[in-house]
Amino acid sequence: MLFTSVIAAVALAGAASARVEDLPRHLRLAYRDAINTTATNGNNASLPTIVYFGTGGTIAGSDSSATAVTGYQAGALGVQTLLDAVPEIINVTNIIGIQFTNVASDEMNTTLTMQLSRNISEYLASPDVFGAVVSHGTDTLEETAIMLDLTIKSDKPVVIVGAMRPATAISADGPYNLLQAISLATYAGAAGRGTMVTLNDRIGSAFYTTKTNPRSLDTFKAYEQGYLGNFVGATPRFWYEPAPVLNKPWFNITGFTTLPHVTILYAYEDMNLDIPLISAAIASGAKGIVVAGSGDGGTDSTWGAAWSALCKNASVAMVAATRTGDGSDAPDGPGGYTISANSLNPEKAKIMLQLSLATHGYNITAIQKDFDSDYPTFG
Ligand SMILES: *[C@@H]1O[C@H](CO)[C@@H](O)[C@H](O)[C@H]1NC(C)=O
Ligand SMILES: *[C@@H]1O[C@H](CO)[C@@H](O)[C@H](O)[C@H]1NC(C)=O
Ligand SMILES: *[C@@H]1O[C@H](CO)[C@@H](O)[C@H](O)[C@H]1NC(C)=O
Ligand SMILES: *[C@@H]1O[C@H](CO)[C@@H](O)[C@H](O)[C@H]1NC(C)=O
Ligand SMILES: *[C@@H]1O[C@H](CO)[C@@H](O)[C@H](O)[C@H]1NC(C)=O
Ligand SMILES: *[C@@H]1O[C@H](CO)[C@@H](O)[C@H](O)[C@H]1NC(C)=O
Ligand SMILES: *[C@@H]1O[C@H](CO)[C@@H](O)[C@H](O)[C@H]1NC(C)=O
Ligand SMILES: CC(=O)N[C@H]1CO[C@H](CO)[C@@H](O)[C@@H]1O
Repeated sequence: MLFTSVIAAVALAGAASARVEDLPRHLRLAYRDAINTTATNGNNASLPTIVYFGTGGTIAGSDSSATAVTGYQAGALGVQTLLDAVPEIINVTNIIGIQFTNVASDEMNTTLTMQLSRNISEYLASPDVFGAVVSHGTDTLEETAIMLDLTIKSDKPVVIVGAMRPATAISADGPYNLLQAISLATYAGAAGRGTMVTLNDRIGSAFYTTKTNPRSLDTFKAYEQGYLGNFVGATPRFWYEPAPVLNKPWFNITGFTTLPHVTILYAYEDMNLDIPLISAAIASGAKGIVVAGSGDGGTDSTWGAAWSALCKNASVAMVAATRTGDGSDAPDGPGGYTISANSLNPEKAKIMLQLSLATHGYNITAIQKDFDSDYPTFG
């Protein structure tokens, strides 16, 4: 879906800035119930207002040792504490800070991220809200990021941010990352770029950006597609005009509370010994199985034949992704049964498949179309 980004950017730039008091009543009440503080600054009418959802993670992590970067408690500090560490935002924006949840990455799931998406959409629909920021654990940040990217229909900036070092560590990266994320969400030039991921001075697209290293600060990358921009201090700097991912689908999740269960299985030598895992996945209710295939979605031939037979028989969707960490899978070809994940890595492909199954049911053609977003010449 192509949005009219340039027009929206102009419209946003001219939007009246607003104060928390100007929000529709139900959002003001939800805000009060969510955090029970006033905005973190004086509601300066000449600054834009953004909504900030804290979800936990390392950025909100705490440890008694200033050198601990493992084994600390993630999701220990609240939104107010995180914002208090960045007093500079007082000159950037009015913040509606909401403690959505406060957990480590691995406790996030699609029930929560769909709710988060709907909450963000509701705030963005208000002319008084300029953009949205979400802070999140980094381990599954990319999964929440693509959920937001595929389900929020707004040209306003949506930014997801995390940190690699807990707030209590020497050289904690969270406060500066948060300041940059907030600046980005108030920046008119950030409109129409889909959901963005920012850490370590970089701005990436939620669709492609992935975590590449469990510890280093410079971990979020899209090797093939690159970054959208970076920061000079807290000021965003984009390399290109807004360019949405080609034909990126949008899913209307208004009526969904849960999504169809999708399992990811991994390819390796000797996987023929693990054919029972396919049946186990189907028996546990999977409506789709994504394979993190070797190379171009490959599997052992015996395993692959079983995958195909068992899934066809049970009307379970099969998506071939790649375990290589980059590049795109070739499509299976018209009339094929295996759906190609194209450029989505297995965990992102799982979210796409869940949303697609929830929207179209078991319809291979329709599902492949959603995955073909960045492969427009096929099908
Ligand atoms: C998020 O949405 C839920 C369900 O509609 C609602 O109960 C809650 O108040 C919302 N939270 C905020 C902060 O708007
Ligand atoms: C906000 O900006 C003013 C004017 O430039 C400056 O004096 C003040 O220190 C700034 N506040 C913070 C918290 O950075
Ligand atoms: C409001 O923000 C503007 C722009 O940063 C600044 O010039 C002004 O001093 C602020 N007003 C108050 C009351 O802080
Ligand atoms: C996600 O977590 C919430 C809160 O713990 C829980 O209520 C919900 O059932 C979980 N959803 C899934 C799909 O696990
Ligand atoms: C999304 O779906 C709901 C019904 O579930 C419908 O009321 C709404 O109009 C749809 N939104 C858009 C933008 O199509
Ligand atoms: C095929 O599916 C039916 C139910 O639709 C099931 O009873 C049967 O065991 C399945 N066969 C195989 C080989 O999985
Ligand atoms: C499956 O999806 C295709 C493409 O969206 C559509 O043309 C077709 O009618 C759908 N089939 C069924 C049975 O709904
Ligand atoms: C999260 C929280 O503590 N919410 C409370 C905020 O204040 C209102 C009004 O006093 C309460 O109803 C909420 O429970």
